[in-house]
Amino acid sequence: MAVRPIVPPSDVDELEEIWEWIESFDAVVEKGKPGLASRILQEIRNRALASGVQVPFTANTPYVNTIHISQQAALPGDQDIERKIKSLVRWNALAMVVRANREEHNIGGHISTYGSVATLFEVGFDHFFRARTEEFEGDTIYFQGHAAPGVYARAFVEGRLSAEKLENFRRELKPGGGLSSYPHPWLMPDFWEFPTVSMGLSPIMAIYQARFNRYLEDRGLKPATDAKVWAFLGDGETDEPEALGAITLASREHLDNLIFVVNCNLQRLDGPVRGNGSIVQELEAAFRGAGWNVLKVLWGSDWDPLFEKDVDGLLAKRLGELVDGEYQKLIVESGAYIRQHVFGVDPRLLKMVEDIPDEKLRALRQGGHDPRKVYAAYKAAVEHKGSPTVILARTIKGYGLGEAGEGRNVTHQQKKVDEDTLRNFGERFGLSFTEEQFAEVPFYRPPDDSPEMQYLRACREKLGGYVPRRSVRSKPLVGDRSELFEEFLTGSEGREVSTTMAFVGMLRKMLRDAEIGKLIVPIVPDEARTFGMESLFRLVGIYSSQGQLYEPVDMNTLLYYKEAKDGQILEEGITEAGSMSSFIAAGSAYATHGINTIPFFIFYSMFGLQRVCDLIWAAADTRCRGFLLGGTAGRTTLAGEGLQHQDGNSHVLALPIPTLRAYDPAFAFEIATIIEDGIDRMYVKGESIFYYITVMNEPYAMPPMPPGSREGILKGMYRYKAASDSKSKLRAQLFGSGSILREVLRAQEILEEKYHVAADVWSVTSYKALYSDGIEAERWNLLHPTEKPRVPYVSQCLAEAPGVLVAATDYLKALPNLVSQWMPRRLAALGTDGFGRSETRASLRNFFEVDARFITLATLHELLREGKIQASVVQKAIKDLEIDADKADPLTT
Ligand SMILES: Cc1ncc(C[n+]2csc(CCOP(=O)(O)OP(=O)(O)O)c2C)c(N)n1
Ligand SMILES: [Mg+2]
Repeated sequence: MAVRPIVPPSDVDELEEIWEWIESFDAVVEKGKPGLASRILQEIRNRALASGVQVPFTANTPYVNTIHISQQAALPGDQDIERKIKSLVRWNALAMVVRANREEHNIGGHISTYGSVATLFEVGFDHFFRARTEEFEGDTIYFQGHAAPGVYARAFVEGRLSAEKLENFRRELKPGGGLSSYPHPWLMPDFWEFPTVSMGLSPIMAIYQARFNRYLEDRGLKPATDAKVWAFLGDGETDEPEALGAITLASREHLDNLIFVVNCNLQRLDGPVRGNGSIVQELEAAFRGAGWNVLKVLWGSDWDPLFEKDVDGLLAKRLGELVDGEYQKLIVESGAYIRQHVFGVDPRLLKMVEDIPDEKLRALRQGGHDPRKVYAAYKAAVEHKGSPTVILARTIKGYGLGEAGEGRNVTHQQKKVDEDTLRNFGERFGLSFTEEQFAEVPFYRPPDDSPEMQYLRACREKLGGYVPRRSVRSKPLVGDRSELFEEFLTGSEGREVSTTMAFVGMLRKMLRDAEIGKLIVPIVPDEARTFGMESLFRLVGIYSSQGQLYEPVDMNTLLYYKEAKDGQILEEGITEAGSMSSFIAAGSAYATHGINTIPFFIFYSMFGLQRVCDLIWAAADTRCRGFLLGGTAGRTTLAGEGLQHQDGNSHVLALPIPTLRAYDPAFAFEIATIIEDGIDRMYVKGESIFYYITVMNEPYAMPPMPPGSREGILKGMYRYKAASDSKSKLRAQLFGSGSILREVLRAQEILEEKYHVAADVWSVTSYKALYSDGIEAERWNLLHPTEKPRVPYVSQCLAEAPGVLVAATDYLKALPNLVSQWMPRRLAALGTDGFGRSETRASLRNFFEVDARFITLATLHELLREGKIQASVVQKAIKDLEIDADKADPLTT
C-alpha cells in the first residue's frame, strides 16, 4: 500500500515525479524485501551527498510506535491472568504506601511512579527477567528507585516477603525489620543488588556493568552468555549529566546486552519534564545520534485501527505537533476535549474518530500501559544485535489513581488516598473487596492453589527463579600473599621513590601472582602516565573489545600503547564517573558474578571524592570491595598545578562514607601493609569494606618498616621515631601523615638541635580510623556505665607520651582536630585550609604553614603556653626560622 508524502508539494508535476519514486519503492517493500528497500535509500542518500544535494537531517522518526503492527511479535501467555496478577501487585503497592502513612503521618513513599511503570515491570517479570541459577548468570536489573513499592508488592504476592515486612515499609527499625524506602543492598543484602535512587547513577552504572560483563568474558573469567542488563529510568532522571553522559560508550562497545527502558510519564517531581517540548523526541534524537537502537512505545493497541486509517500520515503528524504539557493536560481532560484539541484541527482527523464515543477516546491507552506493545518491544530489544537498545515508553504518572492523581503535577508525592479513590482503583483493576476491606486497605495474596499463583510460579520457574535477589557466591581467596609485599617492607636502600611509584611496583607484582593476578582490575581515567603506570600497558594490555585495529604510533618502543581483547587495564578516558562505575561493577562482582575481581582505581585525588562522591556513596551501598587510589595527593605535595588540582580535602570527604577505610600513608611499607591486610579483610574474610589510599609524587628514600608497627599502621597511628633524649625537660609529640611526615621529622631534628626539645614522631596513617575507633569507644562507654571504660586507641598510644602535642597534615586542620578530644592535652593542628597555588613544594608548605619551620614554631608556641619557655624564645625563633609573621592567611587569600 502506497504511503503518500506527509507534506504534499504544491507543484503537480513534482508530485507526479515523487509518486513514481514512491511507487517504485513500495513495489520493493511489497515484494517482501525490506532489507533491499533500506539499502536503496542508503545508496540514494550516498549519491545525493556525492552530487552535492542537501539531504535533510533528522535524528527523529514520527511520533508513533517504532515497531509497526505488521512486525509486532505476539504476546504469549494468558492475558487475563497476567492482568489479575498485575492488579494485585498494584493494589499491594498502593496498600503499602497508604497503610504506612496511616500509621505514621509523613512516613512517605511513592505510588505514582510505580503506577506508571507497573506494566513495564510486570511484562519483564512474566516473560523476560531471568534469575541467577547454577547454570546461568541471570539478567542484571536496575529498578527505577522510586518504584520500589511495586517490586516489594510483587515479592509479597510471590510469597517472598511477609505481610509484616510490607507493613513495615519505611519502618526499618521496627521489630522484625522493615523494607527500605528504595533499593539499598546495604539495608537489604539478600534482595537488592544495586542502589538506583540517586537520579542518574543507575544508567551510567548499568552501561559500565554491561561493558564489565563483556570484559569478564573477553578475559576468560566467565563464559560468554546472552545475559542482559536492564535499566529502568525516569524521563526526568535523564536530565542528570551521568544519565546520558556515557551512552556513546555503550554503542561504541556494541553492548547489545544492555537495554534501557525510560518510563516516559512526561512528569518529574514538580511538573512536566518538557512542558514545551517532547522528552520522547529529544531522547530519541540523542540515543539515535549516539548509535542506539531506539524503540518508541507510545501508543497502545487501541490506536492501531486509527493508524491503519492514517494513510496520508495526518494523524502521525498531528501527534508530533503536541507538546508534552498538552499531552499531560489530555490525561486529566474529557473525551470531548481530546476530540476537539487533538483531532479538531482537521476535518479528516475528526472523521477518523467519529465512531469512537468520548469515553472510549479518553481511554485510548498509552503504549507503556499495553502489555502487547511492551512485550513486542522487549522481544525486539533482547533479540537486537550489534548495539544497545533504549525503549521510550509513554506512560501516565499516577496511573490508576483516577482524578486524584493521574497526570496531576502533585502526584509524585501523593501518599494519602481517600476511600473513594481506593474503591475506584479496586474496581478499575477488578479487585472484589468488600466496603470494609476497601476502607482497611488490606494486603492481599491469592491462595496458593489459585490460578494466579500457579501461573505466576510457572512463569518464574521458567525464568529460573525470583528477581531481584542478591547472593554472594564467590569463594574466599586461599593463597599466601605475604611474599608479594615483602620487598616493600625493607626500604628502598636510599633510592628516592614516590609512594605512587611504590604502589605501581606492588600492583605490577600483584598482577603476576598466580591466584590474584588475573583478578586485579586496574582502572584509570587517562592518567596512567601521570602515575608512571605506562609500564603496565605492555605487561597486561589495555582492554579493548576490538583488539587493536591499528599499529600504535609507539609500536617500536618498549612501553607501547598496547590494546588487546584480553587486555586487563580499564583505560576509561577522561571520565571519573565512568571509571567509578567500572569500579562498582568490578567491586561488586563477588556477588553479581561470584568472581572476586579486585579493582584498583587510581585517579587524580582532587577529581575523586570531590568529583564523584555520590558514586562512591553508591559503591558503599552496593557493598563494594576494592581499592581507590588518590594519586598526586596532598595540597602542598603536588607542586605547580595550583588551585584546581591540589587536594587537601579528600580525606575529610572520605569521613562520611561508613565502609570506606581512608589512609594517608607516608612510606612504601605502610602501603604494602594496608593493601595486604585489605585484600585479606575483603577477599578472605569477606568484609564489605573498601579502601581509599592517597599516594604522592614526591620522591624520597623509603625507610624499612620499624619492628612492631604493623598493628599501628592499620589502626591509624604508631610511633615512627622516638626522641633521642627522652630525659629532656622540654618534650613534644609530633604527628605527621603522608609526605608531611618528612617535614615533621625535620622539625624533630631542628627542635632537638636548636631548642633542646625532645620530640617523638608519630606517623598517623588514618585519622578516619582513629576517629571511628574513638567514637565507637565513647558510645560503648555511654551505654555501659558500670563496666570498665574502653580507652580509644589514640588515648592508649598517648597515655605515657609527655610534652606538647602538634600535628601537621596536607589536608584540612579539621582532620587532626577530629581526634584531639581523645588526646591527653590540647593539640595544635597545622593543615592546608584554603585554595591551592601554583608553586614549588617548599613555597607551598611555607604558604600553608605546614613545613618543618612552622611545625617547630607551633611546638615552641605550645611550650610557651605551658609556661615551659619564654615568649622571647618563640619570637626569636620566628626570626631565626625566617618566618614572615605578617604573611597572608592562606585560608582567606
Ligand atoms: C540526584 C537526585 N536528585 C533529586 C532526587 C529527588 N527526586 C526523586 S524522584 C524525582 C523526580 C523523578 O522524576 P522522573 O525521573 O521523571 O521519575 P518518575 O517518578 O516521573 O517516574 C526527584 C527530583 C533524587 N532522588 N536524586
Ligand atoms: Mg517521569
